[in-house]
Amino acid sequence: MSNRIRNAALRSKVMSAEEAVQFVKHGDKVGMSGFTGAAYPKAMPTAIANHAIDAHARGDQYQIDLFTGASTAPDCDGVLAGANALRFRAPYQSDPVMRNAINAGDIMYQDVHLSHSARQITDDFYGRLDVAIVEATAITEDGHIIPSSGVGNNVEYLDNAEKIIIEVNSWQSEDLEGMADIYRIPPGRGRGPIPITESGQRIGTTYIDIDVSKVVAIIETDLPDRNAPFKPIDEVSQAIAGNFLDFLEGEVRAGRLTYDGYVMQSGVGNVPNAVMAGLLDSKFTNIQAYTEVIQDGMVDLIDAGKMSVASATSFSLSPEYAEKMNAEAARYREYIITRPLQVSNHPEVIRRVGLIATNGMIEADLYGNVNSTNVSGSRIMNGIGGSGDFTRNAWISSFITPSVAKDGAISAIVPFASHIDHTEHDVMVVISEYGYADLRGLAPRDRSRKMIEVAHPDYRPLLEEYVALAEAPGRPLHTPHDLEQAFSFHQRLAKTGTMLK
Ligand code: 0RQ
Repeated sequence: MSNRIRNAALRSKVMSAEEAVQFVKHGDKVGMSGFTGAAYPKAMPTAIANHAIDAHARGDQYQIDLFTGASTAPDCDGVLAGANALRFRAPYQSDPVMRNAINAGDIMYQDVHLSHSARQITDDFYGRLDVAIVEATAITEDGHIIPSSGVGNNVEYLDNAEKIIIEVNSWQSEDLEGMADIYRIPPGRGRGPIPITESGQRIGTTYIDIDVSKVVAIIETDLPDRNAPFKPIDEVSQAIAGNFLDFLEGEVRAGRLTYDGYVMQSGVGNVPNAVMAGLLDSKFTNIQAYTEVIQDGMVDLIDAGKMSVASATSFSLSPEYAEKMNAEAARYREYIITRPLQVSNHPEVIRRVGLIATNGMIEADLYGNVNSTNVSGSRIMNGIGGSGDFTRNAWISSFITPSVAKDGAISAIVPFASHIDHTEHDVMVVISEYGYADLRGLAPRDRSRKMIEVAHPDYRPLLEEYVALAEAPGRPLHTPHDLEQAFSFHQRLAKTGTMLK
């Protein structure tokens, strides 16, 4: 480990997570590394969870407020939620135990646009941060942090916390050094532009410089990132991928896109990963990603010589691909740049690079309002993540979805979305296994016709019935709705277990 902790003063701070937990007090606001199952601390979460369990057994209070980059893993979010160790959580999660605790009302969750999250910490919207707990692959002679498999909000948490705990993880490849591009956006108003015009530009340092005097503990770990493998690509995802490619081909035919140099953002989830597999066999080359996470599909595109550069804030790889990345990090760092979340998701840069955003969704309504977060309007799934950052600021914004969920009991196209994350003003294209609804340039009444075309055939008559009701004579016709029936699909689901009649 001594070659990983190269700063002598910091080497003297090495201790166990059980000892370091003394620095994390009841009521503390804790900023942790961690982004979509990568780069989260592997030892401190369990130590904090056990500390909470012991305190609760003694009848003492012990809960913290937890901020991360995004979702973590069962051995971070899962153990903390399971131990009732959290009062508050932001800005994104996807762990089943955490999700249940939030939906049960046991943990307060604020679902924030990821590009906003670090700035809200630095500007004290949540109050002062007490502790930063950050995973590193190494610490340099100068006490600089070499990020592991993601950067997320680490810079801002390290800059703003009173105390710093670093976990140096020897499972992470040392060859990750050189992948990160650390750039601090100056505080306050009136700052100049972020100097990125193309996905592949490097504008910062490969390390995070920190105030070494704030470091209270260093912990040595050797545990892997824990990410669930993607679901195997089925017929439906394959059809969605095919329709997405048809849409891209249409853009080429219209002269708006060329086969060379398409800039992609791809959301998290099984369906976006399937779309990338579809791109492997396409005519597109020199594909560039200006996105939030590096997924298996991008690694395949790099290996196939189809993707020339991928800029993101973190990995979101299956266990198999995470091992491959670790073994070949020196090669992949020629193609991959990991940036602070504020930079990877910054509206300014997203607009400038002119990308096509492609994200998953829970449901969309007839006019193109999209719900990415709350099932039946009230049960959180994961969170908005970066989907809002990319959707609103993309050159073209698209959503991809199977037309039904839960074996056909739920339609992805509904009369009125039960929660709206992305409004009709931001959503341009909705793609299912039945085709793509290109909503660009269409008024609401024309949009509803297009949306019905991508709905499942079983639901089309019900949606047409609703449109006829909503457009009945005497109703306002700009965005036609029958407010008594607008949630009839969701009400039927609650009463009967299916949206079908
Ligand atoms: O649950 O596996 O238990 O059946 O949601 O659904 O179809 O596998 O799709 O993995 O692409 O996820 C919106 C959750 C879609 C994701 C969401 C159930 C469905 C299944 C997953 P089961 P699929 P995906 C940042 C990008 C927000 C954050 C974001 C997401 C599970 O895309 O979290 O976009 N997005 N970040 O059965 C009830 C419905 C449902 C439903 C699906 N209508 N009602 N359950 N499900 N629709 C930007 C980046 O750059 C990364």
